[in-house]
Amino acid sequence: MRTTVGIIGAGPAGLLLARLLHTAGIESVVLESRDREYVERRQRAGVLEQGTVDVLRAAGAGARMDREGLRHDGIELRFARRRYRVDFPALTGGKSVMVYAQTEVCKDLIALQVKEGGPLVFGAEALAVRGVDGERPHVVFRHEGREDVLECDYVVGCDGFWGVARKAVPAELVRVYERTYPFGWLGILADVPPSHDELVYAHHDRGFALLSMRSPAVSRLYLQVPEGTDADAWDDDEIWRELERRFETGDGWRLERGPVTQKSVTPMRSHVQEPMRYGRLFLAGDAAHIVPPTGAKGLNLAVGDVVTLARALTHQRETGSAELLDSYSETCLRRVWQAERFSYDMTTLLHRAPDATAFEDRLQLARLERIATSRAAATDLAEAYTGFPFE
Ligand code: FAS
Ligand code: PHB
Repeated sequence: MRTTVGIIGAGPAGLLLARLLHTAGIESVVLESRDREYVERRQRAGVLEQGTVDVLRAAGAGARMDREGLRHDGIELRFARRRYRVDFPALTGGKSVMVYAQTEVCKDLIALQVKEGGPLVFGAEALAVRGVDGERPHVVFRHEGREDVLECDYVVGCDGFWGVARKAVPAELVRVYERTYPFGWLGILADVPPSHDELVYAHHDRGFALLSMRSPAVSRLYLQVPEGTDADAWDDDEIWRELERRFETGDGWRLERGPVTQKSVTPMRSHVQEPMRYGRLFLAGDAAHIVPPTGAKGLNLAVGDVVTLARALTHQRETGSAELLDSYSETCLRRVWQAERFSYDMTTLLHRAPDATAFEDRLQLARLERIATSRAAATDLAEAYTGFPFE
């Protein structure tokens, strides 16, 4: 096989990159190790920044999002039985976010790729990336039991945290920055209307809880749990009881229960691999960086990377200049590190570490109090949550 851009991974990064390149008239092939159903059903992100929404619309992938997505103008912070609403438009000059699950974004992009785009090969596991320091990069992959080679001009690793692409960067050139957290999130889907019309981020002595949603009829909820927790160790009744404790308020607000239809545990880590480019290999999305989901940045960072890369590849094809390709890594990393800062701040603000001291407990409440009483502090949160501008 031969193409211009070989893309490894059909998550949001790989699928959107393929779409952006197609609309720019640049050929690509997407290799995805799992099957279509797995990719479309994998429960992950739920919140799209304004910039992501604009990019999906411009790429012709926004119609169902505009019909079914939920525009949200704020979130609620809940702490010490109090409720404080962060008003996004008032603090950011009109920006909001869209609640539209990653599963739905992937379904929309896959449907477009199958209908109009280049090859999207499911069940194709990339085994190695070679030749990226020369003129003939290629991807060795296995499909239907046979090894094959995809020859291309550029390789883009959109293969997530556990992918292979980033291993093609010589170890001596790689700088890794990371932090793991001593807790994770137990997430559930439940067939019950959300008990609040916006997301609720709750700080509590017993640990963090998040109320989110997938539609007016389906709730998405998360509980902070110790790292290594097995989702099956929690029965549904225990999960609801613990959520009710952590969302408690002083005004009679109630959490409605319903049938739990999906349960899983997500580990929490911050991770950045620099640089995001080596020769003709580019890394995008989780293949280059991971953020704890507290700031709802993961998917949106992946979008920023591929918008930057598609622009650089288009510029190179139209002008012959590689200047935007040469600045790809540093351009993306400016936005990545701002998202890492915000995601770390939100995570340490709202989660109670198992070894937290009394001082750290009180400091968290002081930080929350500051956001609830200072327009400057609330503006910093609102600007970061609704998204940093693409450069
Ligand atoms: P992805 O991991 O989505 O996609 C990578 C793709 O590459 C996968 O389809 C994989 O099968 C494929 N692949 C891997 N190795 C391959 C190989 N060798 N050959 C071929 N294909 C290969 N973000 C939020 O904002 N909010 C959340 O609540 C949230 N929850 C999350 C829960 C979990 C369990 C995880 C892991 C992440 C979560 N994230 C969340 C972050 C998540 O949304 C990512 O940021 C987003 O999926 C990034 O998209 P991609 O970079 O495309 O990577
Ligand atoms: C989700 O709806 O899955 C979600 C929303 C906000 C977050 C994390 C996850 O910060």
